[in-house]
Amino acid sequence: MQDISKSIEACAAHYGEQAEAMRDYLVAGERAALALDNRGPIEFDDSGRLAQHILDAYSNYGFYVFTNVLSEEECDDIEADMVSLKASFPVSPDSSFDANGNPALGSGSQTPHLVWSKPLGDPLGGTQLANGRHQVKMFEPEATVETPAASPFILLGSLRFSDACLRTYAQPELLRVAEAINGADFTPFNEALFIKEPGIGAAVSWHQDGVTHWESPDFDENIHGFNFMAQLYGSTAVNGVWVLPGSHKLGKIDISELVGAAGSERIDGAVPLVCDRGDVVICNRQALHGSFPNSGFEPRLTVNFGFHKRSSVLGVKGGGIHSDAQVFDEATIARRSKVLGYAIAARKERYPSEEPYRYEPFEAAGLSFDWDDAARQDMHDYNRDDISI
Ligand SMILES: O=C(O)CCC(=O)C(=O)O
Repeated sequence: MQDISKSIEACAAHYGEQAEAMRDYLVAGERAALALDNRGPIEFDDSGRLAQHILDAYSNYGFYVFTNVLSEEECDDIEADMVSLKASFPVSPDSSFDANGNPALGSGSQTPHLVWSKPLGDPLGGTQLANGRHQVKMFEPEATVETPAASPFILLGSLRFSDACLRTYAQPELLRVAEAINGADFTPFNEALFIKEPGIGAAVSWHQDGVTHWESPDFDENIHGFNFMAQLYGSTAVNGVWVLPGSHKLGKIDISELVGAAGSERIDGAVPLVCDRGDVVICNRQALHGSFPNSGFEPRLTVNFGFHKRSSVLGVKGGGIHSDAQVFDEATIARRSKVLGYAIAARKERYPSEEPYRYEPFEAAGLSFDWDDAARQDMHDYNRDDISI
């Protein structure tokens, strides 16, 4: 585990007369997170089922930290892709060129790709963006003068920009976890990178994801799916996502009321996702979660990808957040699922001795995929079909 004592001090120092309260919150949150029985390697029982203690802990808390999932080699690949991705980011939010004057990443896209923020800002909190789900504005610490006026902190449709992220999308043990939670006919949701550079990375204010099924007679704890959050540099109390354990079962939460009760954005009982490099969290989208601006010294890069139960999305009108509002029919789901086929094929090339994941809907339809130029072409703007509920 990373020693973040210097970051805790640096972060707290931004909070003025609340500095001591912030320090105590970070320290107590980290301790409480590590005391929960929801971390360890991915384990399956003798019949190949995800271990019952993992299923129980995930159901109890709404998240589980899988340790040591990505190998060092896999992390290195993602890191190398990040270097070239960053070099191709536009120089500013309204530019189409990178720092070398070349067309920037995503030029010619129909779909949104980069979300920008001022350094240490909270661009979503207290706004109507994303259906107003980020009800409160987080405190925005003062950044140093050397930081750029704005930086990207989310990259959407990330699988078309990074082969390494595409391969991680097909990590077979993670897909077996997806199957255990959402059934063998699980479907994609969306994919993104969350980029939290030290001294720059923006907050993602407290929220619960999902806009479709809160009032459904079939509402249950898994109806809005989950995200995997793979950590390239680890994740800490200062730079990581915080979760209110068990909140995925509570229905829609009045976040403003919770913040009012706490007297600050330091919501009582929440804990940070404490991870090392290569760990992957499964986090229920209904759990109340959010992250503070990264005013510490450690970077965070989260490779985020989610999955749904087919029954949650088939014939359902989407929320219009990650893609246009539309009814998701068999054809849309099949089109969006092709990315999983390409990912499995791409992973097979990179890790030929690994047993690839067998996705039941492909087996049933007799489908097989290659990772080649035609596949790359097919993935252009693939996220216009994000299955956003
Ligand atoms: O990584 C973060 O800071 C926020 C992630 C998040 O809100 C999500 O995955 O829904």
